Amino acid sequence: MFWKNNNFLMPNLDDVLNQAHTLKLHPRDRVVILSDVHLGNGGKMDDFRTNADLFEEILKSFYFPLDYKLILNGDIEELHKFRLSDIEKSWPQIFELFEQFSLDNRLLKIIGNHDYNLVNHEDYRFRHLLFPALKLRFQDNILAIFHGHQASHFLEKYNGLAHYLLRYIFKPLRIKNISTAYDSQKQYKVERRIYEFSNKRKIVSIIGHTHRPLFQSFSKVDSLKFQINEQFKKYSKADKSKKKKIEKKIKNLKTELEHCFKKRRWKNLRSSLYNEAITIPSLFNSGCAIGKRGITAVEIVNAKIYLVHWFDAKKSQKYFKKKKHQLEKINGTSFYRTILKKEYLDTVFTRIRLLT
Ligand SMILES: [Mn+2]
Repeated sequence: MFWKNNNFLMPNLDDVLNQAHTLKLHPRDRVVILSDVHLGNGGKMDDFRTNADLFEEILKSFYFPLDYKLILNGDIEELHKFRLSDIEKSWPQIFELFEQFSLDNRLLKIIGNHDYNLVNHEDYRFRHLLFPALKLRFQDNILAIFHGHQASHFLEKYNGLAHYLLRYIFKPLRIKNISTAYDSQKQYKVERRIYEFSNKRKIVSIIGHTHRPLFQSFSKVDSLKFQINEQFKKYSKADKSKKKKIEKKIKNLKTELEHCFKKRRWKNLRSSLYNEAITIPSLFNSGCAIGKRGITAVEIVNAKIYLVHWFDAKKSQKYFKKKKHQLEKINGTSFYRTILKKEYLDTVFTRIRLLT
């Protein structure tokens, strides 16, 4: 078993990859990758509560009936703060849904640092579906799916200590969400290490852990900056009326960019992972399921990769204002799905091959 192996505690990223369970990805396959759900005890300290209804609904009414494979990419149960038995008692409907995917051979579960202790629960119901990492083989290419804490040297060494601090110090003091607020420099290092590793191995890595969505190695801030540059390229060739439109677009993008910096300062201090002239599209991050504004996920459908966002229209109206966002509604609810980014896997791997 992988957890009997000492390397699991202090692996390098090659070890993580070598221990991965390999699956073939067929062009027709549908996969959804969700991470950082942080299921708790249903109380005030439970970060999952905010999006509980939304999370349940998207599995029940969207991903399950539409035949998606469900890959849970780590930090699903919040074992640093709560006991597994309390978590299972608090969210039976969620475990029931996981069970349905499992019975249909459509569930895979990857270990994160907050649910690492699952390996010590002999009777855990999804024990046979737990992996340190997965490799999806798409034609001759590899998509590696792992939580990402393996690239954080501190957590690998002191996960036990982090567990202790969270359960016995921070939780009694009612300090919420402490692990996600660890500083942006450390997050940046984790992303940077995995980015460099992926480029060296010419693979795609899909992680979670930092709770910051990434698509083709771009964060939201990177993407906005890129879009502004693209608008300027069009500007000089545009006629008068077109110029007006472009100016308006640039203004809107700039406002959004400023908003990003204001709202989530600590996350964006180091916005760009890369100093290179060209960014290699090798790193993806599904974000998390406990976001204030909703749930982000990575999907793979018909050989295309997507970053999607799920939200409750009762809480956020943001995507209704923008024309470019296609919205899909779950009938009978106020829950919507919007596609933030999409790309052909073939294009992603061609870029990686030619640019690394
Ligand atoms: Mn984590």
